[in-house]
Amino acid sequence: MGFREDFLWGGATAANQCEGGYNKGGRGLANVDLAPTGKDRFPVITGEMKMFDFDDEHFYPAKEAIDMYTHFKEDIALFAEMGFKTYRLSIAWSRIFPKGDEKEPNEEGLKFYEDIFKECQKYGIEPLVTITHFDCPMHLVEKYGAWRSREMIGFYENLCRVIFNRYKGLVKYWLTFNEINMILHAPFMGAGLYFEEGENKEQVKYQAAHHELVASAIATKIAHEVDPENQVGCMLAAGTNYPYTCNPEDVWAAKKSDRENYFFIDVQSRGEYPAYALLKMEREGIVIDMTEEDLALLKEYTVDFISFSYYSSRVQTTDPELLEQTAGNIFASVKNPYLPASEWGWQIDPLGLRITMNDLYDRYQKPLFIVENGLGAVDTPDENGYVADDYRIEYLAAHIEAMRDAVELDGVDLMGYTSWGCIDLVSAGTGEMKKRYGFIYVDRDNEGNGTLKRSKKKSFDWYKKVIATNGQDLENN
Ligand code: P53
Repeated sequence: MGFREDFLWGGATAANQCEGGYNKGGRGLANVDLAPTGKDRFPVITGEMKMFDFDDEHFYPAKEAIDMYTHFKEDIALFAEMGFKTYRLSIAWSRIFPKGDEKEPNEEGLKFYEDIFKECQKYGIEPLVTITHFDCPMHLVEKYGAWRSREMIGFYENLCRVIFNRYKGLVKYWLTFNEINMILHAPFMGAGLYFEEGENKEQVKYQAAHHELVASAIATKIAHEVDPENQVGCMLAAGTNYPYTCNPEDVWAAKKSDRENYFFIDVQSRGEYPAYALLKMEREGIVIDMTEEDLALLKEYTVDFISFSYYSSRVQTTDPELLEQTAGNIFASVKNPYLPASEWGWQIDPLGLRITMNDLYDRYQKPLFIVENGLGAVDTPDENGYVADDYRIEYLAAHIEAMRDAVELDGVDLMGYTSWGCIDLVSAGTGEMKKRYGFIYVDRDNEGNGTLKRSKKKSFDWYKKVIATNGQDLENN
């Protein structure tokens, strides 16, 4: 037993967090470029503070990021050295369609990703492509209000047609929307949604989510038509909710919170809106514009596999005092007294990964793919750029062991594992460089200083061994 023979080991990145080159190759401006560092990041990514262009008061880390735009060959060679079977990356929509609503794509953008995929092919690395990892061309935000508009479905469909045809034979694993449930928690970063005063935010978010869900179904349809080899997955920011106590009220709060997230995957995997969601919307006065054709698409074109990110479990409570402490986080959760936490307060729970995998597999009975997991930590390199990141090895080993238990002891069908930020990159939540996840260190700081030089951390050789033994040897030596 153990992991599948063809288990897809690798690492994951997102265009806006690593590429940089925000105005190179004809690329258009995107929502994700406009998330600054500092205290205004949270109001911007949640759609409360308007940031539709750069200003002089803020630093925008995505503009240059780690400049993978020019370093990709060097970076992919390092991934290959670790033995990656797969590399998860995302396509920047505004490289392919700079404004988003053009008829014809931008050849330079298409060529850029073709070069990346060919580089992967050279090493036998299977690309796993996120079609949209939080990004939306700013022109679509300004002209149509991004995903609140039904027209977005057509623009997204064009993007999909173009990339599926162009990369046929080079790419066969696709994810439609990164962390689709993020639209509820960080709506500007997640879906380009900015709110006007007095607007019913829940109404806007669920209507936008509906458009994304239909667009995702259409993408699945086209992917299969263009190449029957294509496999399409949904992508959830996962992490099971625990009740804080065995008070049934707490258990119910945890279940409600899980359903808020599962809602998306219920639609993408089972093909219809679950009754609990329809009734909740009805009670809250949320009315979704939904056509018969939409419903038919959702029903027919469900996903092939379920992918998700997992960093931590979550805890729900009904205790008013505890509830107060949870406001202002991207994912509201009470502190779990049984778990240690990272330097950023993310609680570390490897068994929670096994629990989450079992929950998802019980619910959907489709192959799972862990496409993000890892530890964001401060690294201190020596003069050669080497980091002895035993804390990261420890985190990853514990999680890989838990996922092995889910496979070997519980029978969960798992396709692969791509750890987040296999090379250091910009944090989505905070915009920092200091919050590092990589096996590869990048010399760049929070203010954008540094040589961008890449160097291997201790975890580099460790992960190489993990892959070589198909996850059997997790020792840190
Ligand atoms: P960072 C929380 C907040 C923001 C994005 O997060 C998140 C999450 C956790 O679910 O989602 C993913 O960089 C996301 C990545 C992101 C990663 O978590 O704040 O898909 O883009 O970088 C880690 O430490």
